Amino acid sequence: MRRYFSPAQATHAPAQELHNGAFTDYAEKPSRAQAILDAIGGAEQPDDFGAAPIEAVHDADYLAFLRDAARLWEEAGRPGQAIPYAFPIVGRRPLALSRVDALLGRYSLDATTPLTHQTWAAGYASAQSALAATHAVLAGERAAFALCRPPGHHAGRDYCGGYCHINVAAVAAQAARDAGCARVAILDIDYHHGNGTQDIFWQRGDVFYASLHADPATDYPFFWGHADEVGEGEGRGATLNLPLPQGTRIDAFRTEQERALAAIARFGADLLVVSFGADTWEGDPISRFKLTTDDYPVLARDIAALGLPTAIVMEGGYAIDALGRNVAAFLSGFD
Ligand code: Q9C
Ligand code: ZN
Repeated sequence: MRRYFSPAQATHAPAQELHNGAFTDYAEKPSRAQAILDAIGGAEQPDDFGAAPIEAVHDADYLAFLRDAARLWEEAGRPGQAIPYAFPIVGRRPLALSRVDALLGRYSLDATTPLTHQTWAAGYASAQSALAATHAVLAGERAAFALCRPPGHHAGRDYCGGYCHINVAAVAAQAARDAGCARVAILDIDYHHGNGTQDIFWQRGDVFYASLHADPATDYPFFWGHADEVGEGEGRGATLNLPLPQGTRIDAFRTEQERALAAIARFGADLLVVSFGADTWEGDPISRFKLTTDDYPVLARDIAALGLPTAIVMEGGYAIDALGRNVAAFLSGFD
């Protein structure tokens, strides 16, 4: 399988995050990527497809913010990485904002996603890996893997969050649409709901979004991912949420994944993007499902049986010692 990763993706390295009331080591570490590379035998550098495919799913003012935030933070005399603390909750009017704290609140979903001088370059490169994998399957590969890090599925059209800045799955899906695929499906099997991906395609009937994830009643991102969220307007019925309880094991996970795959087959997708998170593994430090390494090839074979050209993008997975073997196990199911 073709595999893509750019060294620029490793440069974003916040020191700490706000986790349950304390500052802890940032979980989404650059060493995640190295662990995966070691286990899958390296990766190719992606071509540069430019900024246009990113601008097709994100607002220009938000992308300017990603580029500028760390500099504005530094100019404000602040130490460390840029972290938001005040948020314009629902109902605030559009304002011309200049203070870095105002911008951080406006464009962030949470306070767990610090921005650094390298955030934009790393997110840009992560999106290029997703685009390379998408173009590989458009050119005839059965499946291709983008080692996306930073991940993407919590990032919306105009916000970052959940360690995500550029929504790489959305960039991949939109690129497939723009390359002529009439209908594209995204299957999200990260532990967390992909709120950003859902938001981006919420009113779209041409991109189907199906997600298996921890019930938002108990888990981040809390405000999205309930079973009654099905899309709106043209997109009504093109969003499928399958929340699962903490403690979920392979049998229940596989049954629900079959429901998602059946819905994708009915939708009639020409191409599939898989948002793959290995944070469903039993030993993940921030998640509470109970999948084992041996479960991943089983899930992958079920997905491969759809017979669709499949671009796999990496999302979460924070047990770094096990991450490489879990990703390699998943990819082996597509051979
Ligand atoms: N104490 C991904 O897996 N942190 N993002 C919640 C709660 C946010 C995970 C912290 C988890 C985001 C791509
Ligand atoms: Zn996750």
